[in-house]
Amino acid sequence: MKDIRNIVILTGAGVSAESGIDTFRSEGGLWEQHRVEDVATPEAFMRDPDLVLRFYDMRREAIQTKQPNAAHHALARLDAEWPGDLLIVTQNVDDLHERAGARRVLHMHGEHLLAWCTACDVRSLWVGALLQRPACPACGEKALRPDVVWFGEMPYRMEEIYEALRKADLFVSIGTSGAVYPAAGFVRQARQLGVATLELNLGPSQGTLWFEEARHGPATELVPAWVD
Ligand code: BJW
Repeated sequence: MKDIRNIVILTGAGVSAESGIDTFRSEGGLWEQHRVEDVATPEAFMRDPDLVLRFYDMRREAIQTKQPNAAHHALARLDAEWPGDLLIVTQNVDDLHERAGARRVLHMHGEHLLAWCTACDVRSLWVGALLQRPACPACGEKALRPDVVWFGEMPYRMEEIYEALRKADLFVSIGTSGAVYPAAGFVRQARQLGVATLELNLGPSQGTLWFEEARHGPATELVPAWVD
């Protein structure tokens, strides 16, 4: 990686697929016949909170039994050793990057370990099932929701992400379909800024033509090969 100093890495569900966590849009990616677009919205939560809370309780329980894979570990090694700026912007709500040892991680779609109180706006570690309507540890209201970003909501820390893209020499997208904005637009912004772009994905993503280089195959093979 000659002449590269600052790197932004975007990860999606594909990076955790080989840890046994289902992706959103692959075959069988439906949950009880619901598309993610029908469950991961504030409207769905208003209409049928039990359904949405069950979805997140189940996901959180499943994630806790999974382990980081070779792709997470390779990115953690890169994070530990890379002397320049590096930011892993993940769309994933799992904590597998952190459990592999990565430090410079930004969760733009939130984190499954946190609950957000819609009454007092405080985030807290989420213990037990949200379906049981636990009280917020800060204000006592039973108004907790998963601290994740649903369709129509603003992803987190966008200014930091755009700032990192402006300073980057290389943008790498790993295991994401390119179906969901604003993350799907990062490659275009990178190109406009003259940043080098690389896609590592099982197959061509929706944005594959925007990348200067695309390598296709499983993340557990492609990511260690790229890092090491
Ligand atoms: C492997 C692999 C292996 C498999 N190895 N690879 C029309 C046009 C443009 C935008 C919009 C529009 N209409 C509405 C919008 C906006 C909307 C949007 O994008 N909708 C689309 C459906 C069109 N976006 C929003 O509402 C966002 N907010 C927003 O835009 O705010 C306004 C704003 C304006 C300006 C600036 C900033 C903001 C919010 C989006 C929130 C998304 N939330 C979710 C749920 C999070 C919580 C949870 O986890 O439940 O985020 S939806 C879901 O999709 C989740 C994911 O993070 C996200 C992306 O999915 P991802 O990770 O790409 O997974 P998959 O399954 O799609 O793809 C996996 C890929 O891996 C595939 O390519 C596989 O091939 C590959 N793979 N195995 C390597 N082993």
